[in-house]
Amino acid sequence: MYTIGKHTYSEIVSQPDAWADAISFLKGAAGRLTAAWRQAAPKQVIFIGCGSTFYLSQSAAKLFQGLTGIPAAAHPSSELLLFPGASISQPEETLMMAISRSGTTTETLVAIDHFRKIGGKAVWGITCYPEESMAKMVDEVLLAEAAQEISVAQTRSFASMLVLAQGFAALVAGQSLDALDRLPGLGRKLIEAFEPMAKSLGESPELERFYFLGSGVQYGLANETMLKMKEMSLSYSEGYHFMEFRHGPKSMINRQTLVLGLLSRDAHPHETKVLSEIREMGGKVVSFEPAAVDLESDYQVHLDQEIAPWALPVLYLPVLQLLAFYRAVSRGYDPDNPRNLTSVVFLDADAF
Ligand code: F1P
Repeated sequence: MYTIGKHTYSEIVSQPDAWADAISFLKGAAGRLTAAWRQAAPKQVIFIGCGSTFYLSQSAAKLFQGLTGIPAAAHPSSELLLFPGASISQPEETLMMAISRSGTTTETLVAIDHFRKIGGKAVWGITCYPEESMAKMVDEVLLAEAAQEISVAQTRSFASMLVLAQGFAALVAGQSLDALDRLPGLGRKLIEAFEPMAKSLGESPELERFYFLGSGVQYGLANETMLKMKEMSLSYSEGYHFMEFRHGPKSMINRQTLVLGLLSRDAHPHETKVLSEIREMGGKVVSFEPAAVDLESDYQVHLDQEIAPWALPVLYLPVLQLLAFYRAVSRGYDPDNPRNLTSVVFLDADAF
């Protein structure tokens, strides 16, 4: 369909198939992973990654602790290299979940090494490439092979690795993975229903700045979709917690502003108030609704009200990825090869 950005486009619209592959992996590995978790029995979990996979870690940590009650935190891999003492306590009681699409990002590989050296209890990994370094360094690996991508910007890889992280939390919490089964079908319906809206907004010449708001599990997703808008379309975009937006950033609202609100079920009333205030200030609002609630917004994306809350997060992504794609193409950029970026950041490992 598109010559410019053809890989990115096909990777976005095909992602429900990759989610299905990740769900199959989880179901096949459930017994092994549950036994390995019981064997490790950590008191806490840290999730690490870089760029998109750090943002994935942010969402995964919130989801994991919320579902299991086990303390969890997210760190950029670099923080463990530069400030280990301020980032990790009781490594001997800690399981590290390292997340990397490529499995080759230097900061993440070195962070795993450092964690082992200080007596880390266990290291698991989430990746798309089983034959790359990280998969060989970890005790257990969760794979999203069908989500491998040609594009630099992560889309179906991110979403499929998020499905794996959701499934990991569910397994530890003793939840049935069957709650994931409806995701691919729901993803296809969302893409079909809302691609026209994403295209129309992406091509809107009057829009100049974008704010992605999310709280709890959605904060990491707000940052990730902010990053997609930056990486693909070189647009001014920021991600914030909903309630934080009042504390200064809202000063930037103008008629050229589009705010994407990733609403939650639990904090919905507080979050929708922020969106109403933004509209009163002249900003346009798109609300992503986990439940069918009528809200004063310019555009509403109804996700699904039946699905288990822990299975829901991945549904926020496809429409927002398409928004970034269409804005990039409308501005004459090729999302397959974003300016100044490479698929993997390689550094001198000996420097750390
Ligand atoms: C991490 C990463 C990506 C970013 C860009 C450069 O890669 O920072 O998040 O979008 O592609 O690399 P990985 O460790 O997840 O492979």
